[in-house]
Amino acid sequence: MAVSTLECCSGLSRSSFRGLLVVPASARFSSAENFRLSPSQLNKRRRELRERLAISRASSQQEDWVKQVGKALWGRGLPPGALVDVARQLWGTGWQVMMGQLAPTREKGAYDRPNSQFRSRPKTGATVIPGNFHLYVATTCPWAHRALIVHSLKGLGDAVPVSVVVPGTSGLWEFSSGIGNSAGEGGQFTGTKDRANGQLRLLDVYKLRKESYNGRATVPMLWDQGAMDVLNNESADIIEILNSDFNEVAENPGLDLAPAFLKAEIDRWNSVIYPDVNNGVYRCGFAQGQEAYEAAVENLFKTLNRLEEHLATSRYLCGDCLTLADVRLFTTLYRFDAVYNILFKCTRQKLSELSNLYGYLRDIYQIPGVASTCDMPAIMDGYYRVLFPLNPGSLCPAIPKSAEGASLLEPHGRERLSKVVVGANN
Ligand SMILES: N[C@@H](CCC(=O)N[C@@H](CS)C(=O)NCC(=O)O)C(=O)O
Repeated sequence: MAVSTLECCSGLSRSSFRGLLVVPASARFSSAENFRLSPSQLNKRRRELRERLAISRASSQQEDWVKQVGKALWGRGLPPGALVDVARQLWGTGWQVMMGQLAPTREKGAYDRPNSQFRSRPKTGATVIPGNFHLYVATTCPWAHRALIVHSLKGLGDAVPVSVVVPGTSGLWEFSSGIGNSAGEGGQFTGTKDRANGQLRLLDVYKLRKESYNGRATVPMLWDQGAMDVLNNESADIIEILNSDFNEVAENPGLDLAPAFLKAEIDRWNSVIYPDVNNGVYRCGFAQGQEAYEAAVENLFKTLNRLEEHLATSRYLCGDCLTLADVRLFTTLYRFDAVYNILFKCTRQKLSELSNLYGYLRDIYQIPGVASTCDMPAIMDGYYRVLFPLNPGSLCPAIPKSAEGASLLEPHGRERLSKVVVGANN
């Protein structure tokens, strides 16, 4: 059977799920792309496609085999109760084992996200040389998406180049052998080559450090090319660094998404949003006990409704200025109706039923430079096909209308709440 990464967006270890999964996002080649390829690149792509087709053929043969066993055992009738019982027991135990790996828990099955290991900042006062820092991201991942948004709004372009990983057949984040640009038409991202170090897997980049590395290879990751080391792999830090430490090379150095006068308020919102919303949706989806799940859902929706009330009179979280707190909230809201509401059982309400929050989502989506960082097809692929224990059949649901780009471009009417136009802090 085909294989893919499992760790995506989980904050977790992945190795134990090899052999379980499906064709990765990188398998999708558009014919428009093929026109731009040289004959040797085209041949390489054909070879890759053939390999992937062989994998999917093998899995459909396996499906036929499973059907035949079923028929031989109980003809066209339903499986006997005892068998259902055994299957339930087996699946339940397998699920617990897999979830134990996917999502480490504290007491009563509550998800406990591991801490990021690299938390350095660029040296203060040092001249920033374009290309000296490199940003590694995956477009599926909400944490990496934060970094992409700030990178885009600050206009860091190739001053801080970006490489994009996709879930790979080896069970790890991999670079694509395809074209080396980070964003395609209409904001659709595919994986890119490793534009800084020419590696095939993200883990290999982590391992280039002098002191080597044995931990998780997560995105986002900010790489220091001069020191050949991981500078930081915590999105909360990386967005602060992109906002304030690279102004010398930024196209929009005047845009400050964390102005000093709002610092305390930004911190206050972050401390609410991170546990209950950003990580809160994961605490719903990765809960391994009913009580832990119910507590997570309760906190999530209590906080979403508090935000709904706040945003009735405030254009952004901290008033008229878009801040890093909004960027952090946005990437979770963007995935809410399409993924968390369905796959993570965040079911009390859809985001589109909370009119202020949904308007706020559209407002931020429509800020120039944001929509081009959003890649719903990769997100759907990443979550539904990669998080195997949550979706064993790997079926990918239709994208709800409320999460489609066209709906997010509908007027939001939130200008009325703001005396200052967006970008006025620019
Ligand atoms: N706290 C980290 C979390 C990053 C994270 O968990 N990233 C996931 C993708 S969404 C990842 O790379 N997982 C790979 C793994 O756990 O091995 C941050 O905010 O940067």
